[in-house]
Amino acid sequence: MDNRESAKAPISSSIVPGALNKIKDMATGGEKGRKLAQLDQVSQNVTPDDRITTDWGVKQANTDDWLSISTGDKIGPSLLEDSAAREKIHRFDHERIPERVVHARGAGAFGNFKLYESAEDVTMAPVLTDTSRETPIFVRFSTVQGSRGSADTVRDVRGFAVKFYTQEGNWDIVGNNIPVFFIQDAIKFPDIIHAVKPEPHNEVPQAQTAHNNFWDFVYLHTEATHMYMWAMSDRAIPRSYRMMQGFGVNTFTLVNKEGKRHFVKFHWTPTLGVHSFVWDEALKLAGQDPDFHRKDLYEAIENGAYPKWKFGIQTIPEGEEDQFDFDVLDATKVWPEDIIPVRYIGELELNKNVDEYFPQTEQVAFCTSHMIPGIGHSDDPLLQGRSFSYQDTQLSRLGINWEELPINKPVCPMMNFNRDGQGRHTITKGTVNYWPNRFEARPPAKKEEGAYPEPPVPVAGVKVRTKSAKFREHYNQAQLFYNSMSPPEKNHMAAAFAFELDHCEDPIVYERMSERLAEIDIELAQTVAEMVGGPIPEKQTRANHGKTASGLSQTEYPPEKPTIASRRIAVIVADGFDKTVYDAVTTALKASSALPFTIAPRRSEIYPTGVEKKPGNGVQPDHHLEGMRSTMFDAIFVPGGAESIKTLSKSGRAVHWVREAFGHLKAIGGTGEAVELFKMAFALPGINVSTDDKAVESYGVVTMAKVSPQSLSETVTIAKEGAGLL
Ligand code: HDE
Repeated sequence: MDNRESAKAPISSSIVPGALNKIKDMATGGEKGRKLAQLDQVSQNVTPDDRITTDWGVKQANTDDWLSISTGDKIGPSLLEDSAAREKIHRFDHERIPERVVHARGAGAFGNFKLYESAEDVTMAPVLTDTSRETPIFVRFSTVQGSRGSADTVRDVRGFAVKFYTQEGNWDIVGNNIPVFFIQDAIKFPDIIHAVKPEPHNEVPQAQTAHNNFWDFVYLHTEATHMYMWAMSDRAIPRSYRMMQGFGVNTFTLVNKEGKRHFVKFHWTPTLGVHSFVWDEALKLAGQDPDFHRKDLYEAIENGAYPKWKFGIQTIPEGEEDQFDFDVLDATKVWPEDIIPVRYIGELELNKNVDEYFPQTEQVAFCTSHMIPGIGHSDDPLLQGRSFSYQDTQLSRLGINWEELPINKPVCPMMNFNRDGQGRHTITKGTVNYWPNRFEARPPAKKEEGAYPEPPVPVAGVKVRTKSAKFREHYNQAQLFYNSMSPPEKNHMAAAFAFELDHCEDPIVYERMSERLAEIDIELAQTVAEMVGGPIPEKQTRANHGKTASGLSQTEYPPEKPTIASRRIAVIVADGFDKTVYDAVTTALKASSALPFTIAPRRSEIYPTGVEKKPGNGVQPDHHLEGMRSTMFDAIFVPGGAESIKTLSKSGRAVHWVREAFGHLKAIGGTGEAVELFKMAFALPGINVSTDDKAVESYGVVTMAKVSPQSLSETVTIAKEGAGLL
């Protein structure tokens, strides 16, 4: 190969022989496997023939005893000479990298994106126009405030970051599960994050907005009003990452083949519907199972219940952006769906868990500036600053060659003259590393070769530090959001404010916040003020426009098809339970892809009624009543059996289980003698239970007192429909 040829050698020459063909094959056979095939090239599989080696590849006979000068039983000094021991410790000492400054705790998974229809009227990006494509993607969900080891179920915004590995380069939508943000301008990000994170003097509290500094800041900083209304709603305590919406939040632009621009907002809507915890449940789970969301995502994918989201766009043609009472570039405002409908054009499915957390979920690096031809920036001042920040922050987390890390590497060819730096491992052949060069090697791309287009955008103005009048209006949409909530959602919000402000010690903080709420809704303000103390506002201090909008209440997002697939159902039994009902119900739940778990007073074998209590005659519970709590399940079912119910009725923990599930509004089902357990546990007027072989549903408790062979199939339906009440 002469100089000229080698300078032009494709950069993919660093890929191992044969890999290229494999990737090409995947491209022709459907490129959805492209990213996984690429990752396979750098993955290690453990085989039975493997032996421990040092990092330099030499097999090791003993990795438990440091080489030392020892005589007989007497231990002597350790030798510095033991490079293998030093390497082991040295590697361990440096395992940690800085955690993300925000969104430190997350969970990731792989999947695919495909289109229902082409959006070629608004964009030229093939990922949004080519309906034959299935683009590989990686998604990372996260909480914002907590450290990497904090609990999943805290009250917080959730990150929803999607990396599309397209054939034209990586495209990232780095979004959240709430469509607006606390600030309009990136310059304030350090202030809001300092205010929300643990206080500087004692590093308390962890992963909570419930403290003086947060509420002090957002009171003084009125543009946060709309966002904290969302943060105090049920959106901030999602049941699952699989059951929350995602939003790009910022305003981006789409560019079509003719060069016409549209402003755009991106939406992800889960087909499982939007669901949340009740606050007490979320609080308890934070202690009982801090990894609840991470495990939920993993469990669903392992069980083949692949979560899906519809992908939608709201678009406004350039030139028509000034006709609204809000600025379309203001990230503290939604684009009301009644005036700018969401057009659903595609679908995202998550179908593969990560193989190793650190090199995938931890090292993935998203950037709002990762855009491909057909998708562009807008002048949204929050977005502009973000696009600096994401690229910048990866340097301190991952080093200068972070785009080369396997999880971040594009699946299309990547070539330029950026070189060297710590951790560089691509080997680029050729004698030149600059452009222009005498070989004309690696010239910039032409438009027809797919170069990123920069449609000319006229800009004129005066250099200032200010915002336009529409940006300075901070309350309309906070009221719009609150007015659009259902009565239970409003109650939950009042309780959330009352909880948060109760954790503020400084009266100036909670008293002022009650005053502020009187500018949104007087009833809300009065309820909260009464709970947290201080003067109770007497009147609404800013007129409420009384408007509502579609798409804001989460009650508008039921499951696309009612399903109990992937729902966790506890089937509670003790010795002497009714095995016929147990078998029928657990089999039927599994057949519907729900996940039944048998819970009993102990994890060793439990014996049904009518069998001798000897090993092999019973069922093996998945957990015992002390090991798991009702919070970890979506529904509970208790089969009858006189002895079983007698034992459960005498167990404080068992009674607490069903009471707690009831308090958390879960579906509860029971047959036979279980009716007696429920009567005792709930002992509330108004709850009706069955007295015969007719099923009765009352406040989400479904019972049938007598099960006959004929009514067994009905029992199964009850169990399924009962769980379906979720
Ligand atoms: Fe981020 N944000 N952000 N953010 N953000 C980061 O980037 C930042 C904002 C979001 O799973 C950091 O790689 C600024 C809005 C997600 O890896 C950092 C501003 C939205 C993630 C950063 C914002 C987000 C981040 C920290 C104000 C919703 C996690 C680590 C202008 C649309 C991505 C990192 C992942 C992470 C900066 C505001 C979402 C420091 C300056 C608005 C989902 O660069």
